Amino acid sequence: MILDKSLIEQHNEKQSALHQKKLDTLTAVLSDEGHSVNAILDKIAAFQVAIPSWALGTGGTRFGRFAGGGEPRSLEEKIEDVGLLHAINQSSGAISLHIPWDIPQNAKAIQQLAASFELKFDAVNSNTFQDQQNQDLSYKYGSLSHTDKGVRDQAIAHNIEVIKHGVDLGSKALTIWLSDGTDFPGQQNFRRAFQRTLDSFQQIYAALPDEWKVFVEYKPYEPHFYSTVVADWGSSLLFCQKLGEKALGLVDLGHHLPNTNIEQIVSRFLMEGKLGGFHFNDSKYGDDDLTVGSIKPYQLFLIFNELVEGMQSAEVNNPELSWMIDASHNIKDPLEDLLQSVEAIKMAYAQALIIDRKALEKAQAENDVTQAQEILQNAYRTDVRPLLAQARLQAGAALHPVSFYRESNIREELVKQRGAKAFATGL
Ligand code: LRH
Ligand code: MN
Repeated sequence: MILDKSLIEQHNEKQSALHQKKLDTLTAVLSDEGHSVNAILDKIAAFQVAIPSWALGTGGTRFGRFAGGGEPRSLEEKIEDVGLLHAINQSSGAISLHIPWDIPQNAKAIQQLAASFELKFDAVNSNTFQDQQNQDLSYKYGSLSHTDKGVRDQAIAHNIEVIKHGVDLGSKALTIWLSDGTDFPGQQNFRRAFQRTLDSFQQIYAALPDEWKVFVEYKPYEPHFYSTVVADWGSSLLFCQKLGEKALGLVDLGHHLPNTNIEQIVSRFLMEGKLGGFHFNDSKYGDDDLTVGSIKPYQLFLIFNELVEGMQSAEVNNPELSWMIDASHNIKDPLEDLLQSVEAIKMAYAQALIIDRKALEKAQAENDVTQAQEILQNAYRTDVRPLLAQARLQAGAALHPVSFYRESNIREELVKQRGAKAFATGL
């Protein structure tokens, strides 16, 4: 579905008076606080979030899935939907593919289609957590860590094939989420499993093209419930340090045990120059893959506080980061959910950009704990939404993406075009 740009102009026309009033008020406050609003607007506009190809349909759990209709039935339609999101918010300029769920049959055509929507390809994701139809050896007891060299070689070959697909599409990174682990004590020798995995990673690392990166995503549990080979940030960092400079850690916000201080983990990865990127989502209990900022928006703000501090500090030398969403939409319209998630990510970034860093450093040096909190929360409690809206307006996007999506009956149109039972591959 191609979006008629004039619809966005009409929407913005209706909203502009109120928007201008809110923007003027905020601009006055931020200027008084010494901020360059234009510099902040430029940073906000440049911040692009990659959309996962596996989260454009309705997700589900083992207990059920309630399809919403009008879902993309092919990679082409998935690219169209990401193109729709990007036209509405000019902040979703990339797509992250999962192989084999979204194998590009004709890479050139897929790349041209994406380019026609001003979309790039962020990291490509391998999948050795499922057995495919025509697969020789099963991953039931693992893949890159498997005791059987034949199974490891099969998994290594798959990852190298994924790199090839990525090269054809102009991607520059491979994300490996290794689900390998155990369900029972005694099932595995932890040290040998780590060493087999490292050997497998090294063979994949050797196949990386020059300017490529490999993101090592960690997760404490699920699908295994006793141990996971790459269970935590320490394991990911250890693998990355043993592999080399192209190997970086990937922080999926849902992959932490309850009450983990994720912002401190981000600070550690940045300090080591080993942070590759994020899978943004939110959660209350486990890997719930909920809308970003829907459960713990303050944690997201604190994570961006560490990111902005690190990215501005001469003490940190970390490669450019990949900003990606990894969510699953069990009850929300997938496109509305993604529009809300992109907004929440950019809101946390904008709030972190208006923290009075000099005053914070002074308060930290003087152990003025109360003042430090006052400074942080002044930024967190500043409604920066007029800035995000202004950045969209200047980029030709909609002032209010979700209300624009609804008033334009886009889902109804997609259901008309694709049918109520249209089903998307992915989670
Ligand atoms: C694992 C994970 C990983 C993806 C999958 C879809 O939980 O976060 O990033 O491969 O979700
Ligand atoms: Mn993830």
